[in-house]
Amino acid sequence: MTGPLAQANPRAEVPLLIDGPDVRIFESTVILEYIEERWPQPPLLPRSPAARAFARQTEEICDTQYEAINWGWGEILWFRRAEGELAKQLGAEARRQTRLMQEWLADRLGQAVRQGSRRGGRQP
Ligand SMILES: N[C@@H](CCC(=O)N[C@@H](CS)C(=O)NCC(=O)O)C(=O)O
Repeated sequence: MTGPLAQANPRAEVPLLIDGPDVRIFESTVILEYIEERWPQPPLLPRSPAARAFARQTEEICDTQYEAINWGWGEILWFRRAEGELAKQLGAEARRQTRLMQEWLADRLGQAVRQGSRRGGRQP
């Protein structure tokens, strides 16, 4: 594979962060870590180690479990890996799993906000 994206990222995937002439960062988690270190104010992560771990766990679940659900559905939607009744069943399952993930995320993000407000600010 050739082209500017493939030169910057051997996987030729987005997201890709370009920072000046020499820095090319791929992988969303690594990009977030780079942003946090390169531009520390305002911080992306909360202050306490426990709250930071909570935020990182949330991101990890999105990167792995949630992405797998999205990707699986994308294989059917974009690449037509299944058709007919099987595609319908897999679509229904993807919707069910997406709903569970959304509920889990809403609850988890609510917990993070509540933890922050108990400590008198948005950042726990
Ligand atoms: N683990 C990577 C996943 C990146 C990824 O899956 N990118 C997709 C779009 S969301 C992509 O660029 N796929 C190549 C393509 O669509 O041709 C990350 O977190 O950055």
